[in-house]
Amino acid sequence: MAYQEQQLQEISKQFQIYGEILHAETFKIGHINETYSATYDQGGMRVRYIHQKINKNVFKNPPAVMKNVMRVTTHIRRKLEAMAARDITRRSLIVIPTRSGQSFYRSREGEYWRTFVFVEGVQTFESVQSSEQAFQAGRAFGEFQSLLVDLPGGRLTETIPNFHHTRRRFSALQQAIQKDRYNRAKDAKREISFALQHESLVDVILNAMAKGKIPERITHNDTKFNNVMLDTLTGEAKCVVDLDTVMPGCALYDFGDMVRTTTSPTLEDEKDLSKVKMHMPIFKKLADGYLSTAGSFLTRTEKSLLAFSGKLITFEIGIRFLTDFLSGDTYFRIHRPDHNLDRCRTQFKLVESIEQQEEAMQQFVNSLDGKSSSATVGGRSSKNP
Ligand code: GN1
Ligand code: MG
Repeated sequence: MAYQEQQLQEISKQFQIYGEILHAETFKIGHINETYSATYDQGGMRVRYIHQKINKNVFKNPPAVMKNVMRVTTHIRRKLEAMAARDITRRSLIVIPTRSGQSFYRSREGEYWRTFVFVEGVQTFESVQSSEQAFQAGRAFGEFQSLLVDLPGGRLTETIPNFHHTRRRFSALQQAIQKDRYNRAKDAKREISFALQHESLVDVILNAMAKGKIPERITHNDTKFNNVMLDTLTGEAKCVVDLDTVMPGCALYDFGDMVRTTTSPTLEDEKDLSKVKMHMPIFKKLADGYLSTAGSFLTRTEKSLLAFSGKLITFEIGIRFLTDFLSGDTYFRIHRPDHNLDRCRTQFKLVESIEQQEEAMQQFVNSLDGKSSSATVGGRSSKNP
C-alpha cells in the first residue's frame, strides 16, 4: 500500500478545504482502511486534515457507513453544544463535506474517500502505559454510548451485519478449519483446539439478547484502546475515533473490547506470550471509568456480565484472526508471515489469563453494584457459562 502523492493531491481538491496541500503521510496503520494526514497552507497557517479511503472489501456500502457517521457525529456535537461544553472540535470527529456537499467522495475508480478535521494535541497508543489511561478509555467510550442513547431518526444501518455475532464467527472458523484451503491448520493445531474447546462461550450474550434480558443499544463496536485520542498534555480522553462500525449492538461488546485492548499492557501481536496478562488493577480502573459514564443507563444484567464480556470479545477477536490466518489473510492487513496466527495466540493467552482471574474480576464487578454473589443470566453462572 504505497502512498500515492498525486492521487492524494487529486482527492484533496474534492473537499471543502480552503487551502493548498503541502504534504501528506500515511497516518495510523489500522488493519482495514487507508489513512493519511495531510498538511495544508490555509491563509498562511498550517492546518492538518485526515483523508481516509474506506475499505470496500470490508464495508460493502460506504454511503451507508457515512450516513451513520454523519448522524452520530452531528448528534454528539449538538449535545455537547447544548451542554455548553468546551473544546468541542476536539471532542467529536468533524466530517469535511465535498465541494458538492456530500459526506464522501467517490473517485473515478469507484473508491470512497472522506475527510476529517485533524484533532491536534492528542495521542493514541497501541498499548496502555498506565491504569489511568484505561480509566480514560472506559470513561470516553461510556460517554460515547451515553450521548447516543437518544439518537433520533430510527435505527442506524448495520454496516457489517452480525459483526459481533459470536456464533457466526465460530461457524466461520469451523468452516475455515474444514476447508483448510492453504494447508495451514497443521501450523495452528493448539489454537484450533483451544478455540473448539471454548465453544460454550459463544451463545451466552446472544441468548440473553434473544430473550430480551439485554437491550440493543447504539454501540461503537471497535473500542480498541488506539481508537481513543488522549490529550497530550493532560492525558484526558478527548475523542473516540473510527466510527465505521457504530451501529446497533450490545454495550457489553464495547466493554469487552476495552478489556481486550487495555488490561494487558502489551501489543495485540506480542510474540512473547509470557508478557500477556490481564492486570487486575487496570481492569478495576477501566470498569470504574466506564461505569462513571455508562453506569446510569446500563441494566443490572449488563453490569453483571462485564467481566465475562472481556473474555468473550478477546476470544471472538482471537477466532477472527485464526479464521483469517486459515483463509489466507484476506481480511486483516498483515505485516509479516503468520501475523494473524501471532495475533490469535496473543488473544488466546489473554483469554487464559482472564479465566484464571475471572472470579476476582466478577467479585469486583459485583461489588460495584452492591452485590456479593455471582450474577446469573438464564440460570447459568455468568463467570462459568
Ligand atoms: C479491525 O482496522 P481496525 O484496527 O480499526 C477490525 C476490528 C478488530 C480489530 C482488531 C471493521 O479494526 O473489528 O477488533 O481490527 N475492524 C473491522 O485489531 O473488522
Ligand atoms: Mg476499526
